[in-house]
Amino acid sequence: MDKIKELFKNRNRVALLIVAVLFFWAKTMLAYYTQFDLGVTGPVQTFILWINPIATTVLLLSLSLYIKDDKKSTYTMLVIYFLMSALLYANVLYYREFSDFMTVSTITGNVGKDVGSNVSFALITSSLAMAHLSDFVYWIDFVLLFWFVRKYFKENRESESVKPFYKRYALAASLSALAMLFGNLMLAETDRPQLLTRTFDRNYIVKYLGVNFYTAYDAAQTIRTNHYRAQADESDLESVYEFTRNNYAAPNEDFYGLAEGRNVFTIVLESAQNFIIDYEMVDEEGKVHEVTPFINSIYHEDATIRFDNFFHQTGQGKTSDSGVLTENSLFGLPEGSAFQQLGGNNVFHAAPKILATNKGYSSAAFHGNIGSFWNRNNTYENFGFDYFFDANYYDMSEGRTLDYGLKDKLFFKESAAYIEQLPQPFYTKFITLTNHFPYPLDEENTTIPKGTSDDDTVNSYFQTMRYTDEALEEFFNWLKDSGLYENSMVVMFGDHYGISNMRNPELAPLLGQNPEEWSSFDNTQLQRVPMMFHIPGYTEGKTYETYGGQVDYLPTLLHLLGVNTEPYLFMGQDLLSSENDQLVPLRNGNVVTPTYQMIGSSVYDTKTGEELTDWMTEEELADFDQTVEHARARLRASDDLLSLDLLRFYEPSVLSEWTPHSYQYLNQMPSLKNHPQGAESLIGRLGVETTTDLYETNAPELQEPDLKEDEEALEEE
Ligand code: GP9
Ligand code: MN
Repeated sequence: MDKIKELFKNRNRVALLIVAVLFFWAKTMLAYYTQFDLGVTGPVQTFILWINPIATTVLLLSLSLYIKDDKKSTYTMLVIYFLMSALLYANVLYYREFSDFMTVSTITGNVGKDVGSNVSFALITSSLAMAHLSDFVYWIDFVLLFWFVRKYFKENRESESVKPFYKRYALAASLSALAMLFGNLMLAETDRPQLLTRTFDRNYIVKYLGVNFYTAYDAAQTIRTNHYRAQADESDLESVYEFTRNNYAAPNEDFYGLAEGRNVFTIVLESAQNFIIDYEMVDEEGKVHEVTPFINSIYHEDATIRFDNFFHQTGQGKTSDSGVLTENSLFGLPEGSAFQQLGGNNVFHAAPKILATNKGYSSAAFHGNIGSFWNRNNTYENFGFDYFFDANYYDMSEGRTLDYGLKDKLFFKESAAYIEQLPQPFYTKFITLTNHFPYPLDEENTTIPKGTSDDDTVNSYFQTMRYTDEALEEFFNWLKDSGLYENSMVVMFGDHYGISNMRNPELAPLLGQNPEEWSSFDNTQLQRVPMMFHIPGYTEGKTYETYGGQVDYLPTLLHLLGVNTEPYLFMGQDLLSSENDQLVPLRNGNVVTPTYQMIGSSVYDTKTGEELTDWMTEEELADFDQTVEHARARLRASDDLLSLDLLRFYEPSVLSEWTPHSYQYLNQMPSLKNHPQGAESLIGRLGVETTTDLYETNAPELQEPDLKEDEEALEEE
């Protein structure tokens, strides 16, 4: 204690550092609580939030202590403090405008879009416009510190007692900062595993590790991707181009243009696995519940073309990987999320762009979570989505959301108000959320009992899956009532597994399988996800056993819409083409075919599940090795194409007509209202104000309070 007192009495640099850290901490907390929307829940996250500015602040300020000269050292500390404050304040301004943190790419104007280098300037001006007078609180501390230093220097000159500083102070400060940082990282990793490898969301990194860390991390990632990209030139395109030429499967005439001119509703079924189709769950009392009666009914209609050997091909990027796969017919990256790492910079030939230039489609994505999650806001612009309705466009107030965002019934209901304004034909994408791990659901919304396995996650999965099923039924009813249905195609598919391999043995008995005999082969079979194209009015739909995966979705969709896919560098093949070779590489390198499956280093018989390696002749094995090699070559070609950003060297002529929109997703209603094709919207055609009054939902959150009370009273009786 005495020592500390002495430090302050001598007004030395350690004292200055301590005061500076306290100031900066307080200022950061102010920004965390009043400016940023970090979604902090529970005491652990709050604790992490409170400590996360300390380590990097001490570390950065400690650098100044290495300078021997007292005056120089002190002023260096002030400069570092000023820079940290500027970074924090810039993020405060940026967040007000964009509800997001700045990325290094946005600061440097390296955003890959045709808008070019004016971006940085526009960014600065629009952010500065967000400054408030009360923002002086973000600078008052700096003024105080400056004053402190001036005073210190004055008195210092007269004082004999100030000793020169030694490296050990500096080292002690830096090392303890590093130790704190390590502790912070460990805590963050426990609360949110794989935070840094998968980079879910910029908000997450700030919430767990602070603004300084986030910026350094983002800079390191940007340098790495830019370095990789800079090495590439047109010649790298050649082998990938050749590969896609050989990979091309010509469309089947029976299906080409079958859904031409229709609106497209792509519905991503969060965590839906194929076993859920027609699945009947037996509850504790022995009662049977069909889990997804509505999805099943659509699946079996004659208007539906469905696939029962369709696999997800996602990796660490989960839902975002399913986006890369289905919008681009490319794979996600072997590690992390391509949306995060490349989404803001790369050139993409994605579905919205292709449909806009070939067939005049408008496009919109809908998702009841913040737009920066998986870097969707930046990635969707590069995919060419005209509109993106994220959390900003929905009522996200308490009780309406679960862990990851808006409940599906509310999500679809509120989406109707935007859908009815979209110029037709439109290509839309809806990403559902309620059926997301760990499958929490409030009592009011629960309509079937839990499953009976020994794992609560598995048991809850059925309840949230059912909720999504009910939400879809309500949405389809509105589609029918509003008149959109007849002229549309609704596509539904699962984005990735919902029950992880670790939990599969618990699921096994519910699927009539023995957990004792559960194998890697069984795990792989569960990577099947639902896939269906529902085309109202079509009558020859059936179940196709063709083996395929999410990468094959886009060529299939485009052929159904009558778009020639030959000019594009796709890694997948039309599932309805007779030339389809039914090779399914999974992102982990396993390969599935209708006859054999390569799982790890073992080969299995697809039909019987028997492990085969010893049973195959040398010839068979060599033959299969070649197949596996070919399947994996798809992954490699895709990885090259993405990480070297090769599409910037290749432009099919039809895409040269693409003009990127200059409007921001944050303020898109004026553009939607004034869209040049606006009269083609549903309400424009019908000549009505809105069709949302036709939307019927039993969502308890939307019931009149007195009605709810009546019901509760009835229940009590
Ligand atoms: C988040 C949602 C879930 O917005 O898409 O992502 P996931 O964890 O499934 O990848
Ligand atoms: Mn998902």
